[in-house]
Amino acid sequence: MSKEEIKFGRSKGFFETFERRPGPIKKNMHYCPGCGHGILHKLVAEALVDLEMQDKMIFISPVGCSVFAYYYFDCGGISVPHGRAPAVATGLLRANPDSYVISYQGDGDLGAIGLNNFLQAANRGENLTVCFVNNAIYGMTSGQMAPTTLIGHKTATSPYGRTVTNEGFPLKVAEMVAALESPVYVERVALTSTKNIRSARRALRKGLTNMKEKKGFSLIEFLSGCPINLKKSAEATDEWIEEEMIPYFPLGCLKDIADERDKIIRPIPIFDKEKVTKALLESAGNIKFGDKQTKLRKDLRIKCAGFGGQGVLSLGMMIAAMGQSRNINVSWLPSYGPEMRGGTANCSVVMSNDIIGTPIVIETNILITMNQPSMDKFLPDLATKGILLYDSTSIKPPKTKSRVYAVEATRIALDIGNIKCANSVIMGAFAACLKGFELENYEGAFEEAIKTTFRKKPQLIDMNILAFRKGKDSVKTVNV
Ligand SMILES: Cc1ncc(C[n+]2csc(CCOP(=O)(O)OP(=O)(O)O)c2C)c(N)n1
Ligand code: SF4
Ligand SMILES: [Mg+2]
Repeated sequence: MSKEEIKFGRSKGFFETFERRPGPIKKNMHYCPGCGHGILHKLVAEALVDLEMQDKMIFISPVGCSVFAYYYFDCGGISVPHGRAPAVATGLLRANPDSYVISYQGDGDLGAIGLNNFLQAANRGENLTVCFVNNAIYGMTSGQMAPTTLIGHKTATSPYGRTVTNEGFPLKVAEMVAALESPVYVERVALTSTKNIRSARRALRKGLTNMKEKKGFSLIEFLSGCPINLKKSAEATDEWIEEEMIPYFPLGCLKDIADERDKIIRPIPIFDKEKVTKALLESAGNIKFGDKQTKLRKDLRIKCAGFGGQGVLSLGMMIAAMGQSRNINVSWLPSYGPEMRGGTANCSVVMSNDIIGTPIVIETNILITMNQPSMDKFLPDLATKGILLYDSTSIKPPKTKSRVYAVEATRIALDIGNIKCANSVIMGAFAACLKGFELENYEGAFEEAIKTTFRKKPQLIDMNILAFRKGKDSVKTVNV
């Protein structure tokens, strides 16, 4: 390095003082002495300025010791949940392809909880630079085993040392990404000696330049020290990286094909509100939201349950569509899995005039059951003043203090000629239960919901409307 190149003082890529940092310390970073994050932050800050990328840069830091990186960099900054930086980066880049994004991730974040998000972004070839800080440990949470922890290394969660038989080999992230078609540049460097830090500086700038030239995805893996959790001095940590990590994670460039690639040009995003609304509504079957919101006396927390195949999920969907058509906030949450094959399936529907906090329904105020096991399972969760509606073709009358309605849904559906429309019979009964109780104009709303739900099978609409009307006329109150 010539004398002119030596830089003194704080890079302009950093804030002059770290005002966002809580507490009295506004000049220093929160990293431990000898931590690789501090070294890499300096390289990033300098590169942002030298490559003139600062004004368009968004630095994303997920959970890990570097989650507070936005205290330091004088550019856009977002903290995101664990493992989600590449997904958030994708959103940012698709919304504004001219922005620059650094996804700055630890080995726990990228290699464990966020591995899928990361690999998919790499495979899509997002125009993104990922700085992967591999310190072979979960630093922030005091030293648990990471996917990159070395064999034999004792950590809080591998107290006898990592073994191949128990935890497998340490994950070679750079090699894995280099094997994908899309990424243009993959290099592993180390934040140890001056020579290695200079290579790291060059690699970082290469990755950032690729992004500036819209060449696509670059990954730089930085072998980095966590002296605190290694319980070593900063100097001994560097030696450990050189002697233990580098033999397993060899340094060097694994892929560099940026020069062979054309610029990535992705479609210009649409921001026109009307166009987006129209496209969304068309794909959802042109639901009309209505001008006025129907006022509910209280939130409806509905559980629909039955056998898989009885249409309980679409029943919930029809009820939710009905609420939507009256401009009520709704959520629909299915619960299935192995239950879909002959066991119980259920869904939760919430309808509210306010914002819905959670789509999970625990205490139900309307329970709809289409088989006995669902009745037995969910009746204890029904509010005392709630409503129970059940298919009395096969379910025994329950003992409960709630208001109870029964309809022979399966029998009526068989009479109509298709057992599958039992759920529409139930919906008719449900509409009758609500009459005068919660909703105005409910009949039109329910029939609209049927048309929306069956929009792709129009031949079924008339039969389901017939089933709906029969259900409405046949429902019986049991104990009111
Ligand atoms: C969803 C979620 N799961 C788990 C955690 C706990 N947690 C916080 S940091 C961390 C590991 C971070 O390790 P790494 O990504 O290697 O970053 P480092 O601190 O080593 O730089 C974990 C598991 C969390 N905050 N959020
Ligand atoms: S715990 Fe480790 S990774 Fe976290 S700041 Fe300290 S040295 Fe760095
Ligand atoms: Mg780590």
